[in-house]
Amino acid sequence: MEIQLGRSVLELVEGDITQQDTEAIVNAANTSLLGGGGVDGAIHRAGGPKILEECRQLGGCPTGEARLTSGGNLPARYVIHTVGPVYKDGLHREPDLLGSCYRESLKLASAKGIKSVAFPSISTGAYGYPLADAARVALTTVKAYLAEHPEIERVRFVLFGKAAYAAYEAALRGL
Ligand code: AR6
Repeated sequence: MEIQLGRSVLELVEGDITQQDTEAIVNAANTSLLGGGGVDGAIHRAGGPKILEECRQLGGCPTGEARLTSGGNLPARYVIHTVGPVYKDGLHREPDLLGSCYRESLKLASAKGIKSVAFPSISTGAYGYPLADAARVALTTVKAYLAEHPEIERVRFVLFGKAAYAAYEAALRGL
């Protein structure tokens, strides 16, 4: 599914983020930036040791912020590492922090002249954020950013599995 928002395109696909040909892909990392499971593990496996080497120089990243490295051996030229919130009950600033991940990642892209970005569904794996709620926050935040930043031409959400895709599709229709 794909929608036009002004000069930008927002699309949803089911797939693996490591295989995307966007200029940047986003990693759902942890505050150490030193790797982990899920999407983080897949990106470091596919991208090779250069990404981890660059991450070591960054000295970590607070929740809700984002940092840039090269893409190593990935098709994407850059990886934007962001740290989503661990979900407790939704009353501990989780929506703010999750929205901040998407916004700060896109700000880095704008500053670097990156025109296409692929996101995974941040925080909805190991960090336990309910998919439907996370999808609404993600899509609302990206849509608002694109309305003010036409320099980003394409944002692709790469959803891992049918359930994640269906949740984002429903959220996008409900916006
Ligand atoms: N491509 C796209 N999405 C994927 C892929 C993939 N290859 N693999 C998993 N997903 P998670 P989090 C989906 O756990 O919740 C790591 O250990 C997955 O199905 O990767 O933000 C970090 O180091 C889910 O929908 O990230 C942190 O410690 C989504 O990606 C912690 O996990 C996010 O799941 C971060 O947890």
